[in-house]
Amino acid sequence: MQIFSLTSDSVTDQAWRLSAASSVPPEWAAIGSTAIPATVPGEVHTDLLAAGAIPDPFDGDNESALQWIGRTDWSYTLSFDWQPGPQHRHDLVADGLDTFATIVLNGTEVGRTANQHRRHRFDVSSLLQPGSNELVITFAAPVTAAEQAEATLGALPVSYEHPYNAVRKMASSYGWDWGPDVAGAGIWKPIRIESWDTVRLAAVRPLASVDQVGVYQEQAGVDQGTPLLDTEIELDWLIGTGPPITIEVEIAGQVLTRSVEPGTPQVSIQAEVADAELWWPRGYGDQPLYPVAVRASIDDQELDRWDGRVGFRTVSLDLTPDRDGTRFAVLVNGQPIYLKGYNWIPDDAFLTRLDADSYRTSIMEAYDSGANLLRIWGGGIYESSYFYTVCDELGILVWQDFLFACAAYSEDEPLWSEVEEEARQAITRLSAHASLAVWNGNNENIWGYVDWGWRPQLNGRTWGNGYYRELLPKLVAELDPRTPYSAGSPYSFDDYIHPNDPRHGSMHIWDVWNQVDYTNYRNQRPRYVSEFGFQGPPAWSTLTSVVHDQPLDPYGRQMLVHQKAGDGNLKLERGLGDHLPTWTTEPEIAIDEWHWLTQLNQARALRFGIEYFRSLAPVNMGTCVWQLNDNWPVISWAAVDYHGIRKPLWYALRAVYADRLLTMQPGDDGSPVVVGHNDSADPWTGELLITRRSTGEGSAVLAEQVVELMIEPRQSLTVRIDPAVGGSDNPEAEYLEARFEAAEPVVAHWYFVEDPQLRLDPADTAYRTTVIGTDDGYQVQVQAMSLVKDLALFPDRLDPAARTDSGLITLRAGESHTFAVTGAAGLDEAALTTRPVLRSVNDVVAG
Ligand code: BMA
Repeated sequence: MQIFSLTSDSVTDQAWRLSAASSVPPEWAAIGSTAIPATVPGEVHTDLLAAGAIPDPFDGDNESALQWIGRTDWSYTLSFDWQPGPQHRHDLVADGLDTFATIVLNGTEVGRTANQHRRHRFDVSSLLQPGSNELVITFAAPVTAAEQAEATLGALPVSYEHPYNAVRKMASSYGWDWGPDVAGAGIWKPIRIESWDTVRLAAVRPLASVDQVGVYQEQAGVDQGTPLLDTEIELDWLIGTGPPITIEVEIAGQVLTRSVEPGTPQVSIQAEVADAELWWPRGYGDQPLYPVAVRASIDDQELDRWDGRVGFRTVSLDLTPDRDGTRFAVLVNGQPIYLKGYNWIPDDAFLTRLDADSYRTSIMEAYDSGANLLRIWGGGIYESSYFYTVCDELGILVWQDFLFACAAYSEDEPLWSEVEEEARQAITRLSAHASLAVWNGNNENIWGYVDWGWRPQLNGRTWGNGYYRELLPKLVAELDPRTPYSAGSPYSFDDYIHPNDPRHGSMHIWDVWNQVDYTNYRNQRPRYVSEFGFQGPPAWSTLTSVVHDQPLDPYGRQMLVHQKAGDGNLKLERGLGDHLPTWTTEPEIAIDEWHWLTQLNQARALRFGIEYFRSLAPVNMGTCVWQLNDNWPVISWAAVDYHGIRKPLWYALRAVYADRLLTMQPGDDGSPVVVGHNDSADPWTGELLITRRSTGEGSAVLAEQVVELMIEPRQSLTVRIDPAVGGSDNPEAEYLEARFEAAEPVVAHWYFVEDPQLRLDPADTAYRTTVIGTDDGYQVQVQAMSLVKDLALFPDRLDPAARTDSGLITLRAGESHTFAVTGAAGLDEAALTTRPVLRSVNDVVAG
């Protein structure tokens, strides 16, 4: 196989050009008449931006000014010199075309495409010519194309403005309740000419597993089973007769060889890899990965090869009916894993800006907060291979949705065949990854069918059930039988139970945020929460980099461009409930107070939910927060904003996703109990000190209780609190602290009243600060003299590059905390220790 790459970095002397291929609005006429340099892989918006032809689509309200881009056809043109080698067959291979492309080589149409989510291959042997060639790929306007597809198929229920459900293009590119409407076009993945003879490896699936489920008893000295590699190889032949070729699979020093007759469509080669160590999710063991090479050759001449890495593990779902409903647990190597997850959305609205480093950085945000699962949500993409590679290495399980979200999808042609082909390709590409734990049919579509009033509009037409219940499970069973399948998220794994019933399978909780207060998380006992979330604004510097309303206002014009959720900023305000005061109307500080209070409330809501869900373990087997990341600067449910700045939520999640969690929850009679959840492999032993304290100066101990404690690995334990300690006659001025003095102390708090009633000293008497310059920034030390609640530092207010290492710290008198500030020099040290940079609850409720 010989590869002739057509990407921009390979064809440097003969560059790609981009031009409009249909009329553009008069004010953009300059773009209509000229070709600009294009980048491949790349996309129209980023090319136009690089050429200075359009302003930043994320800034202000440029999003609406640039809507015409999605209603314009675009052409990519490349002239290139090519010389034939010895091979006879030449394929034009595009790993990703977004989306409605017509491909013309040297004046002849090669083919048309209509699916962003798959690879396309065209035999161009008779069209390529030695010397100069011209390739033109013209993309039909994506918004118009979706409308035309909908007109042909008939309109079906869909969640947002454009009919993304009529086409196979990333749904969220048409806008979402956190994402801009920037549907574009482009050659978004590598493109090349593959020249070959005899045979090529059309698909390689090295399925690494273990021959016996339940192997985790290995830790108790039981045989762990034999690691197996079952490599499935599909072959594409140019010849039907002739001498056999050789297929080899190499793994861990073994080479397995098969002699294969021409025309054989498929070969499977099994290897026992007896010495291989098992792959585990982080926190449960190591992540050993083994290189695999597959080669096709004839007379020692290599015709084609495939390289990858595998990890040996089993994954299964425990869906056993029990007295609480239907369990939902992911078992790896037979061991139940308590899932601490995040939902992942495409990490940039312009996908081609992402690279190996950006993937690693964003996934590390999940990892560093303690997560062991990422769910790739169905309105996005089958992710870049970088994504799964990083997850393999870190021990982060991947839950992969098939690409259907929040809509009814027709099962008519051409969609059915496109879905089948895209799924075959995605399953094949991802099947090698040790981290791949769940294939999931769709996001919320079964729920939608049952509950969202779709049926009258469907009027008997198909809505996607055939994909979720027939096609996709059949393909997973055929191509990746070692990975379990769930028909949807949420799903109860029973046709006659509501798909979002908390007692069965997975559930999404969205009444909290949309309708009700976050304390309602406690109204159910979910088995696994695969989506729940609460919004908050991005970091101040991120927000103000794109929102320029004067003065800044939560309901300002540009502010609301950067808030996509229905009534989002009203819900932020309502969501404060009784928990925090509403922000002041003093014009100078109103927006600062809004920003701090809504960010804090977001963090509180999720902390509240996760502490409760974990206290239910093992009835509850995990949570998956909506959402880790953003695809532009926006007010959203994300924990980390588009500029990579951690919101207060991220720090709250790091605390509640710790392996060892201590929480106080209402017991049966409403008075607090202490619950410890030890999600680690070692017993958690030490002294639990429960104190009732004054919120005032000195944090005086009013009552205390000491308990010697041992919590077994992967278990939780509830400790009753002595009524003399756990009750208060002076609830506004007292609170409870539970402190588990083990190797690393873990602390939990309980308040008898909400913050507006809590008596806290104001910042200037509650704590003292010291700033020390360091080699790479500052140390900001805060020393408490009375209770300081939810202390947080926002150095990006002074310099957008400045970062801190911690947030949402609660201190009692005598305790101190040091924030490490990095990434900036020359900061105003006085500003570093006052509001709006250093914040706490004390400065919004005291007085
Ligand atoms: C769920 C998700 C997303 C959405 C989120 C917040 O429906 O699946 O579609 O962004 O809620 O509304």
